[in-house]
Amino acid sequence: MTNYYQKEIETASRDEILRIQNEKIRKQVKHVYENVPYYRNLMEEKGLTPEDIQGVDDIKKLPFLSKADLRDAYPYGLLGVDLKDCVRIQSTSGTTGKRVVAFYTQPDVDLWEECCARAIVAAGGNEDDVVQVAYGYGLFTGGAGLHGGSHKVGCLTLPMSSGNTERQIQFMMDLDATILCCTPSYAAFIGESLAERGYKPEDNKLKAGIFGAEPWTEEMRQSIQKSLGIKAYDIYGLTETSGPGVAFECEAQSGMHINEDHFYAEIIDPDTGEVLPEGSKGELVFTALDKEAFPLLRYRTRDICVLTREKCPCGRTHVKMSKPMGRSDDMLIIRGVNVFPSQIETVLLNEGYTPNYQIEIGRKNNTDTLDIYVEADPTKISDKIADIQDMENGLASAMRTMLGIGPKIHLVPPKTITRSEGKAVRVIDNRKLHD
Ligand code: DLL
Repeated sequence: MTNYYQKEIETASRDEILRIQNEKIRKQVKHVYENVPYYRNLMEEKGLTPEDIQGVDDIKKLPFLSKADLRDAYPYGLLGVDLKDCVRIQSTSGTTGKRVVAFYTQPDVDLWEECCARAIVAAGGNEDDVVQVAYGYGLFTGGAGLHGGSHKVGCLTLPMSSGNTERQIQFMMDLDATILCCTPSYAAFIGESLAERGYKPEDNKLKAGIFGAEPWTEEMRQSIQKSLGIKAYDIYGLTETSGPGVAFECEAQSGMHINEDHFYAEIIDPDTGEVLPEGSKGELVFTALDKEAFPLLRYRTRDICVLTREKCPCGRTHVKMSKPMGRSDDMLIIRGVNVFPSQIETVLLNEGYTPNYQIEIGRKNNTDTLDIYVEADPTKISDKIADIQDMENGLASAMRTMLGIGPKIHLVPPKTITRSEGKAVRVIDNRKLHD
């Protein structure tokens, strides 16, 4: 039987969801127009007043916001309430440029934690569960979001934060953790570390994992499910829209339900900004319908995905987003060909390699170079140079079929690629410096 955290809204009819969205957007546009001069100016440039937005169908008239606006307005320029009414600040985990800082009132925190609670219940969580939160705590939203959600569901919460894998494993085993929350790359590392210590997947009490914050493939899901003996669920979100829980996977494990009572989603053509029809692949844009402190309208996420309204067996009616297939700003263009790191991961796992890899792009004689460092499987490793070359050539040819360009593969000894405890850094692009 399917359980829900907030059944009525999670399974509401399409008409009911639209009614709620229409009501909220009118209020929200008024709130932003009156309290966020930065956005009011953008509306005025387009000759818009709040009266022009009568419902969600009118959202397409509104101007977009992008990361560049957030940088311009840093830190307080998009604040929708007095600072004294805010109770929390969180920030992106980005390592370059100015970080995004997001503000929350108490109702904003409650709303966010409710979204995470929905995700935990959708993954099979209830008050009998022990939730090990191994996302980073601190400015990053992963730890705080799932922690708050776990409390709301009434689970026993283990606030581990990321890192210190030895201690993660000890607590997981001693305290019988049943749900693990962390990035998929860290989950893979924990699985690998358990095996190294002689644990079999059935030795732990975990039943589910809630993994997100970075792209991961279906193949990676299978590999984590096997190594930990669990069901692995995806969760999506970004600091700008509050954090994890904007969308989450249910038992169907086929895309993430967007919490449509709080976030209105659109798919646009990233080049023209045109709204695309349902089922098209494009850039995801969110309008927060009821956030008070950081009420972003039409925020361009840069994440590329597809939305679908196909009936879901779990009974939830909210629209589903596919796994992000990459970002419009981190899609690699190598020798003129579009390459997403996820395609490389798919090939590696299909060919029986581990998800430990690094992609290095450079430029030699005015031509792009693509080098992929892959850890050899310790059970298949050979000390004969010819064997290693055969394996490298085999992998390079599988990559060429998938990507349309041939990389140079470097098999490196097991355990030589740095493991990630948070978001994995997969790509090193030496051609240009990112901002
Ligand atoms: O990563 C929030 C989060 C924490 C989500 C924990 C899920 C779990 P930021 O650091 O602001 O926030 O990064 C947001 O991460 O625009 C996506 O590009 C990427 N991302 C987040 N979740 C997923 C996912 C958090 N499930 C950026 N699959 C987003 C792929 C994801 N990419």
